[in-house]
Amino acid sequence: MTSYTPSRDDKFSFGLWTVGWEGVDVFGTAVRPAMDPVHAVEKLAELGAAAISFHDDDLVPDDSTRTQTLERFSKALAETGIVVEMATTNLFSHPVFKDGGLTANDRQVRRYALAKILRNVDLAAELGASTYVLWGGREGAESGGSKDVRAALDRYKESMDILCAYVREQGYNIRFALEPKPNEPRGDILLPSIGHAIAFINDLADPELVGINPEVGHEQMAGLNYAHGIAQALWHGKLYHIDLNGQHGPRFDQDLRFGAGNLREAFWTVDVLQGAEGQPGYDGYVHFDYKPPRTEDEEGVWETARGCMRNYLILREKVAAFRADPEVTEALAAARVAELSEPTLAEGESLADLRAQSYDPNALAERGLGFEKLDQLAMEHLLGVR
Ligand SMILES: [Mn+2]
Repeated sequence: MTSYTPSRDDKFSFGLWTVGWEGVDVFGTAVRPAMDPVHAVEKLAELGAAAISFHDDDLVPDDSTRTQTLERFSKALAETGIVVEMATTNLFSHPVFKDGGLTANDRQVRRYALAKILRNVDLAAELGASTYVLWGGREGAESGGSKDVRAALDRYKESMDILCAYVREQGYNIRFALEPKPNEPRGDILLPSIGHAIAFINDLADPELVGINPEVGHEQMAGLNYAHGIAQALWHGKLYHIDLNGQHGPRFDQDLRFGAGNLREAFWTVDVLQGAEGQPGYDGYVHFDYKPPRTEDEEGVWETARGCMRNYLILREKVAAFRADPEVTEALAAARVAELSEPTLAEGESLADLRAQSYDPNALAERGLGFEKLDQLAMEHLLGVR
């Protein structure tokens, strides 16, 4: 029996703000005390995580003790072997960002936001992070007339172009990853889905340096299929980072631990990440961005962290067993899944050849595809009866 104990090779990573979440929500105050980042590092190391990520304000909430804080943090990293793989900027908590950071109508706010990012990009580079995430939770609007969306996208692009040029200039080994979300906290957020973000990136000055960081719950809040979304991101070469968590369909952002919520989609998500159908998978850090529910004390928090990693390892094993199952191989062949990799037009074939062939649409229509049998096999692997 596998123990599902994580190791550093599994590359699990957690945001400081996840296990450190005090439980402040729209309707209630904190239920847990603030967590010392050094304690978070030590505890995550003990549980088998490999890396950590942070917002500028999680790590350094008080500028007057910045040097001491960073010294203690670096010492904890060195002692535990935990690495910083990603960093990001908080452009949402302070009231100054009530209309966004990089796309705020107020130009002075935009300038402050950019300066705040640049400062933390320097720290990210110093601590060895290779990914810098931008989640624009406040970049958006509640009403139509208040935001010129095209001007906002111009400003978003301006900032991304500046940030990319800065990273090149400094010689930092950092790539940016935009994190889409449809709504919450803003009524409507700019770059609301994986597709919107990828289209935006294609219009940047240095698109190589910018990819995406899709979060399970964010896509599912929009009723979208996360596994399909990350497969498309991989197809574009844009899956620079991932945020795994759990969500029950379109409703408020639940931020459950990975595996909770839509378990079937979690199965297919791990399948894509592991490289389904012989396609290249994802080899970056497996980053969890969730919130331990307010019902939990600190022991409960660590239970959720353990649960995220354990669920990933269990699903990874289930996915591997599904892919190795001879009956699945048969069902995949019956479903003509591999045939989709064959170009529609054969090499050297002309459109005239294609048009000259005689087709019997009625006979083609009669062929069943057996997708249900294939899906039932997946379901049975997931349910643990195969
Ligand atoms: Mn996230």
